Amino acid sequence: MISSIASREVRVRCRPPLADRWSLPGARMTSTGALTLRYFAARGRAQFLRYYFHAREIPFADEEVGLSADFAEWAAIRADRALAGPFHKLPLLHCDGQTIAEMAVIAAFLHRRFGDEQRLSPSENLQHAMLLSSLFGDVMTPVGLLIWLDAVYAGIDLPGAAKRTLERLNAQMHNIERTLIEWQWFAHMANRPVMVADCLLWEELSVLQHVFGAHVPLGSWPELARFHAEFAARAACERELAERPRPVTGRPGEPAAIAQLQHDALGGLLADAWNRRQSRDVAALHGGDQVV
Ligand SMILES: N[C@@H](CCC(=O)N[C@@H](CS)C(=O)NCC(=O)O)C(=O)O
Repeated sequence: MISSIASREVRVRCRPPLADRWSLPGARMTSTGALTLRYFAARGRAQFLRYYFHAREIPFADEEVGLSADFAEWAAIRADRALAGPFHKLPLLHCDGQTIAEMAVIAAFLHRRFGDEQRLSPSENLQHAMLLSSLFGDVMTPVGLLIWLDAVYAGIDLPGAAKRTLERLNAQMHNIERTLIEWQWFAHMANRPVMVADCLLWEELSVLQHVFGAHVPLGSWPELARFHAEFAARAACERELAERPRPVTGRPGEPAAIAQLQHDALGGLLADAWNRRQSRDVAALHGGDQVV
């Protein structure tokens, strides 16, 4: 059933050599032996890994399991442990003769395998792991759940869930920004190659904008907004998004579900904010202190 999987050997594109800029070996890998990433034709739990390979010029085979309403391609390989891994889930990485499952374990493996652990101090390695964990658990997971929510739980209060999820995500991104400033994460980025957690941070900011649109106040997180705009691998990330447009999740009809989220479930929020501002403006105009 391998034939049902679209495999794409990703070639190194012409970019300025990174190896000259970073002292330790492995910043720019041109040959790693066979390295294969298998995941669905979605961004989900693997897009940041694709960004990482591109940013670090690590050739890899990007094996995509096609999505359809009945998940037929997945059903065909799901029982095959060589292709679906020990837990029969994706993503899966094949590297150095090993099969590595679990997104967090893959991220940690790459961090070691390509020399990044050596480049960071013990406390910076802890920060790298903590950032990954928070982005996985507190950002990626709730966004994915929200996209699937009304398909899984018919009749659920989608506007209520969307509003609450957005509030929690806003608070979490604010906390992440504050912590990254305290850690001097952005200042240190200039002195090291792009790492796995950087790629995940960029991806989650991009996903938040894609899913929540105008409801995500990127401007109220100035450092995160700056990171998103100035990320050294931004061009590589955007090229991947443009060349291989993928949904965030495997939910059938995801574009319509996201449009519904933004319009029906969250549309009122923007209208409320606009009305509140109008009321304040009117009150100010009349010299009153009306609070709505
Ligand atoms: N704990 C795993 C979860 C992996 C997972 O749930 N993958 C989903 C796609 S995002 C999957 O393979 N679903 C297919 C299935 O469960 O049959 C990880 O973090 O990698």
